[in-house]
Amino acid sequence: SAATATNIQRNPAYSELSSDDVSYFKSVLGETGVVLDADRVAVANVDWMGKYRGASQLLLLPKSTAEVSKILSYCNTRRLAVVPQGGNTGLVGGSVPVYDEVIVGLTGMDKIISFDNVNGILTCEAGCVLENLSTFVENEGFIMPLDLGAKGSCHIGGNVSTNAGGLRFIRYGSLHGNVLGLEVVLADGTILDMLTTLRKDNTGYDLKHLFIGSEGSLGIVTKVSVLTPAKLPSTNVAFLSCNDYTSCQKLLLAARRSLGEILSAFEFMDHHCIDLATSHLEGVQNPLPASPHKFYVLIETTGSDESYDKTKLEAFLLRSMEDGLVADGVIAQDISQASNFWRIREGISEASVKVGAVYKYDLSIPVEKLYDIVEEMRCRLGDSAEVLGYGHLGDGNLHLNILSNKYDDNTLAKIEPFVYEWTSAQRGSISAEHGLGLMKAEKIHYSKSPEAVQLMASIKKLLDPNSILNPYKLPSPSSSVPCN
Ligand code: FAD
Ligand code: 2HG
Ligand code: ZN
Repeated sequence: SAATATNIQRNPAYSELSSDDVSYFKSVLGETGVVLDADRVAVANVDWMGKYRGASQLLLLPKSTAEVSKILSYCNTRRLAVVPQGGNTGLVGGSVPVYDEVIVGLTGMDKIISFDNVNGILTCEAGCVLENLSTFVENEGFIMPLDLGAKGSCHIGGNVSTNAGGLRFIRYGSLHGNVLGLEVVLADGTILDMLTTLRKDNTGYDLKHLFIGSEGSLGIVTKVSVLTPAKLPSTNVAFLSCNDYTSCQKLLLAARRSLGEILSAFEFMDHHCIDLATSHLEGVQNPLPASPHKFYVLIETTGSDESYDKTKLEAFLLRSMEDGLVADGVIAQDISQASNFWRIREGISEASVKVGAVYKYDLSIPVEKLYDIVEEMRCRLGDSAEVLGYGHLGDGNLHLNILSNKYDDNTLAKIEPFVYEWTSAQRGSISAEHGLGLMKAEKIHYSKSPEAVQLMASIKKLLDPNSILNPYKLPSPSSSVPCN
């Protein structure tokens, strides 16, 4: 496809799939675990945006860790390249093959193993869909520490492998803090049991962290144990508008100070996002239609005392309006209104892929500079594209989306490398929460030092010496030279 990096050659050191390979996989997984059907394999070859397309002929669906281990051990010996795939909702082309890599899908590993309802510790297989886990733990009086728009499809194993951030990060922090244990199968088939459920364990290196956010390049995550916070009884959602970006920033600081411990989300979007969501998503309306505003903020509070929380939020809003930070605002009066507010924010991604072409950038930038790049990009692109800015303002994470009718090199040349150079100059991150994938494998240098990249390459070589896991998605030296 137009967006797939065409300058990458297939690495000839990888074997091509043979009928003997297929027979072996059938002997391990049975007929149902070996998918050769062209239509089903085609679906697994394309990413969620329809932007990255591989040419794999084979999708494997293991049902147990032992099966994953046999697959990898065999692929390693045979030098067959592998792409681990969860819910395939990744946004950087990491979850689909580039050439003919074998796809290992975790969909069949979706069992909940245990739930400790005293400490709120969930242990499950990697293929569990996030929304199903949410429903399960909520019935037990807990919530998942992460939530994202892709919850209906993404897997917890995919979340761990991308170190997904999402909408609750401001309150509960990163998966590096919430994941207590992992079971991982290494490239040679070794099963690495790190599936502890302990809160504290300072015995040696905490190896699980290597696999959180390594995008399937070091092993396949097969089981996860995760800390789930208590579900609190009172949630309020407010949808606000601001006249300028400075007010959004000041509002964030004010929210941190005034709402304190009950603040559970602070999401921001410019009016281009609202226009996009309301025109492309069914039933979505701007909750503040009276007058057009430049910026919108969604604030959620979650706490244990309904009247106290509500009073606190109302007082905060009143003060923010008096201070001129907020132009207009509304607090959801019921669950359906609250979910409408969320639908707008969570629906922006879905709406963005309906336009034609979308260039997505996921940047960490100091909050005071965060919107400058959106404005600069608008100047650079003029009428040739529409530039949207939104994201997790509370985490300093901007989603810069650039929409145009079709992918073309001229537009791309106006965006890159400018966007990476600009971000690097602010000492920001060119991938705040989506990972590198195929899109940004070679761009890591904008955010990491040569020494850090070199150490990563050494770790990759140690854990996956034949480089069979998710090739072409790491900077060249380590991913393109498998040893024979
Ligand atoms: P996939 O897309 O299948 O894979 C992602 C990467 O992980 C690939 O490199 C793949 O090889 C690897 N992988 C998957 N499973 C495993 C495994 N078991 N073992 C080893 N490697 C594996 N991200 C955020 O951080 N925050 C958001 O708010 C957010 N919102 C989103 C909203 C929408 C509508 C969409 C489409 C995506 C969003 N994302 C967000 C992107 C995010 O990375 C994914 O949604 C999610 O974390 C990926 O999970 P997945 O199961 O779909 O993984
Ligand atoms: C979000 O926060 C996701 O909505 C997706 O991380 C962002 O589509 C995007 O660019
Ligand atoms: Zn996001």
